[in-house]
Amino acid sequence: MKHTLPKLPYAYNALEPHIDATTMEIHHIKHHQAYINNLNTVLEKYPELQDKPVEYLLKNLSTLKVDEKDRATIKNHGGGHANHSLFWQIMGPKKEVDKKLVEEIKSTFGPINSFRVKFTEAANTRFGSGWAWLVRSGGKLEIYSTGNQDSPLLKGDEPIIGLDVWEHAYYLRYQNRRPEYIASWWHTLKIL
Ligand code: MN3
Repeated sequence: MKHTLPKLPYAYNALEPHIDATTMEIHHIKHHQAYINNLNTVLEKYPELQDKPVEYLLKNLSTLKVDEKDRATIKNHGGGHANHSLFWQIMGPKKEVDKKLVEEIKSTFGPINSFRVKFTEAANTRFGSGWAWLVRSGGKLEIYSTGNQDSPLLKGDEPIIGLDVWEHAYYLRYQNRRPEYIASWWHTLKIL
């Protein structure tokens, strides 16, 4: 089994004006596809791992019987595949609010706006390329950020909301204005 690019559940221009169609298309068919291609290539050496879901590879990364160089490739490119797969799903042109999640967020962080402020801070202060996350960790919601394509699954956390703050996610429309991209991105998040 080879890992394949999941179809976007909406058109490339569906998140305009917050995320432009060209960025969405390049991000999906070039960046995400490249992570998948590199993951498939490294797995050619390990037939026993080819049928494992990418989530399994990341959760069990430290114990996989692979070369250390390949472990890093699986972390980076498997992470890229998993992170982007989630990213496409939680955005959308129409709200599909997860009421249970909203209640859980409120009981953990207070008003939704307090959650937004905290999450935005995590996204803005991540130095260089990375992701901001809302995760479930040991049954509790947490906010943090990771560098590069590091997935929360690496430490056993379940990613719920992920925001890509690599420049490739926003540079065409926002150039270096990451805070503006993040403020606008909230409009595309369909589950809150
Ligand atoms: Mn990306």
